[in-house]
Amino acid sequence: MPITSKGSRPRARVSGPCVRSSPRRQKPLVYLCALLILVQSTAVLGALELQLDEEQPAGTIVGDISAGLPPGEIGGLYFISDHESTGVSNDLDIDETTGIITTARRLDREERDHYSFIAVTMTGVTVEVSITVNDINDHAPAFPKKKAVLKIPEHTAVGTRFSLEPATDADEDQLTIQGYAVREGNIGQAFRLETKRAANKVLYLDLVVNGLLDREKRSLYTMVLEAFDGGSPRRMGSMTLEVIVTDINDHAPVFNQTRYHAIISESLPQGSSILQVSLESCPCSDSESIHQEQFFCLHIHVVQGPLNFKDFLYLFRCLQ
Ligand SMILES: [Ca+2]
Ligand SMILES: [Ca+2]
Ligand SMILES: [Ca+2]
Ligand SMILES: [Ca+2]
Repeated sequence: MPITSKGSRPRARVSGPCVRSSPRRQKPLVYLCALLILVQSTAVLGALELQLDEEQPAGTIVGDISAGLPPGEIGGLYFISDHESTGVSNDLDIDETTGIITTARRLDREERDHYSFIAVTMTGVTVEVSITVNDINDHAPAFPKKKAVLKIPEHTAVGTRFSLEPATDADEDQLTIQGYAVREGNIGQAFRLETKRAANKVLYLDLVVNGLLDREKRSLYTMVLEAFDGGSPRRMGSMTLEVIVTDINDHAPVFNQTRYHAIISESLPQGSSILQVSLESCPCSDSESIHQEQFFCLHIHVVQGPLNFKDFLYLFRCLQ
């Protein structure tokens, strides 16, 4: 946005305490206070509202105090008063003979977005100068972490939401974060993002389950999330979100036969192998495998001593 100003307009005097001159300007405090007291009794006031974009290089012209003088008044030597906390003395250069205001350094709206001071002419005319620093899109959204891991059980109900840490953007309004998107990795549209703008203006982010999560079909989603602002061109920040689909016990062991028979000799030595049972190929998980091992440990026991006829047939039954 170009540097602009609003011109002079006569105003009723708003009296206040005598302010002290900036140390940089080396003007006698007593003289300035006396001048301001004079001004309060004879005041002719003008106002000047200026604005410029942040991040301009040092030396950028902000405006001319003379533009704020009431009609018919002529500038000259200006006495400048400001409070130290306003940043005027550090951030602005004011030519007290010409009234030209320039930046003393690169102004950062995210640090300070407004400056104000009073300029007084030798004839007692005051100009209240107000400078607004406009926002530019000099910040991209950024997530607090470049990578995050989320564990979600398989078969979690569609619509279940998980809060994620939101991104931040130091700019304001349209130039701060306007939305989020999954740039890649959302296979089968298993998830969607939902956002909500809170009173503190932060755009919060939820990951919402959008489809069936089946660990035995896909146990990991590696997604790239993106936050974008409303600048033109817009700026973006990204992070990687790994969703680990955790296991639940949703598969029973399935044998390749419902009944096993073995015929063995009665003289078979102790410890001999009788028969082998096996499972149908299934997408069994680690926990399900452990369950199967437990089953075998319990039900395929070592036969003690000589075999009797009644021992030759064993029936195995799945205990799922
Ligand atoms: Ca800035
Ligand atoms: Ca921004
Ligand atoms: Ca900015
Ligand atoms: Ca499972």
